[in-house]
Amino acid sequence: MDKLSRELFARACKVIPAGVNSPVRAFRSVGENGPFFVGRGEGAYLYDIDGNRYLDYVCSWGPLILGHNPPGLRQALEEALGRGTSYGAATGQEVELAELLVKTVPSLEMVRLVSSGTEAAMSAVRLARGFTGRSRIIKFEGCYHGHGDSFLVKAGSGGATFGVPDSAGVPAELSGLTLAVPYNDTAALEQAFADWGESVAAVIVEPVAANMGVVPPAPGFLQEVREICSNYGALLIFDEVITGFRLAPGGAQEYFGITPDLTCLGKIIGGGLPVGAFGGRAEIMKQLSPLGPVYQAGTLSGNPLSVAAGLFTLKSLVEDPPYRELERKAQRLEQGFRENIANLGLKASLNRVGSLLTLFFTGGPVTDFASARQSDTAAFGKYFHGMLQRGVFVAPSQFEACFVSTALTDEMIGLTVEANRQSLESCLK
Ligand code: KE4
Repeated sequence: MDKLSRELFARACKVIPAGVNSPVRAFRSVGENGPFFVGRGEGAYLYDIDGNRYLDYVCSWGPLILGHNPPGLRQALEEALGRGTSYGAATGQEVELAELLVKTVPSLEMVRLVSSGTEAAMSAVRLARGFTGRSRIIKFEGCYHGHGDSFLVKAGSGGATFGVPDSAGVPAELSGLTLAVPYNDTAALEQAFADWGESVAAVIVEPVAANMGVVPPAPGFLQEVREICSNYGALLIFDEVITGFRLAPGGAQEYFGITPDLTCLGKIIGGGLPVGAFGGRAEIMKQLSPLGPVYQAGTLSGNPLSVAAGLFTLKSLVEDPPYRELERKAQRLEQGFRENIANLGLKASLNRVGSLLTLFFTGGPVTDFASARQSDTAAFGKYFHGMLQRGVFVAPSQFEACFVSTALTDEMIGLTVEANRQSLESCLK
């Protein structure tokens, strides 16, 4: 990194672990000796404090589907700011946001706002356990649902053995209640239910996996998961923190036509400010305190500034849906990348769903975490560096998604494809 970022990073490392407030931001998985530090964002661009400008395909890990500082967002925030920043009491705006979510996301009859995707997923699982009276949960290897203890589990050795902790600090007793099975493997899920069905409270899934890189659901996978859960009386939780309002206004559940029992949301619904939400059938949601016995709370839940940014963003997406335009731009990006890979004879593959895509440094196909892990992460690190040097900021990890925003113009897509070609070429040397 350049001088000012390097100096600030040295300062940061003295007071913040690894100098960052979230691990992936350290750029360690791409072999960089430290990250750039951001000065500002504007439209499709991110500017670092050394004056470098990057086309931004991270978009704050998904929230900025409209790019940085879209026209009107600042005004919406200034209006909210003029009334205060936080009350710890109910406001009409959070009711308006809840009504918009319930109207737009098929599975939502009721919803609760929280402050992060992790909180949404943690709360949804506690609610599922409270509603069913069961303790076990099933997740899919390679899917990420935030850093709640129940989710940080390694897949058990066999398909039907429960998880072991994937992080220090998570008691084995707790991770033993979570079973991880391979994504897109309904036979393994069926077997898990055959062994443990009556004790499984819920299955939680990213309807499009985006935390092992982008991995689409195999045809019929989501429908089969839906049916298996229904057959065993377990709840199906769609973690739509990334896919919510990304693939369609109603998220993946609208895009694929599958209705879960509970849904987790985040990122886009806050327009870049801290937010999360979880919701579903009223009979389940009414188990929540103070109506029911499942406790859940939050000081900044429904924060007025987050709600203002969320309302601005979602109204824009619902009133003037950009999804056809995002599909066209993302398709152009995919096509350009595929042509570069083919022309260079590179061992790489690419998965895309809507405006989410990942270029894998493995011949592919990448259909689950085991195949994603075949990727050459050192080559990806060289690629990341090559793209950064050419003014393109892609996710600093092989196992993340790239996000296309409405702020990207066709010219920028073209520049990105050329940067991709040169960066891939440099990987061959
Ligand atoms: P947060 O607690 O980070 O707001 O959301 C957790 C979460 C839950 N569910 C899904 C599907 C998610 O992708 C996430 C968070 N995504 C990561 C990026 N893959 C956030 C980036 C980071 O951890 O810094």
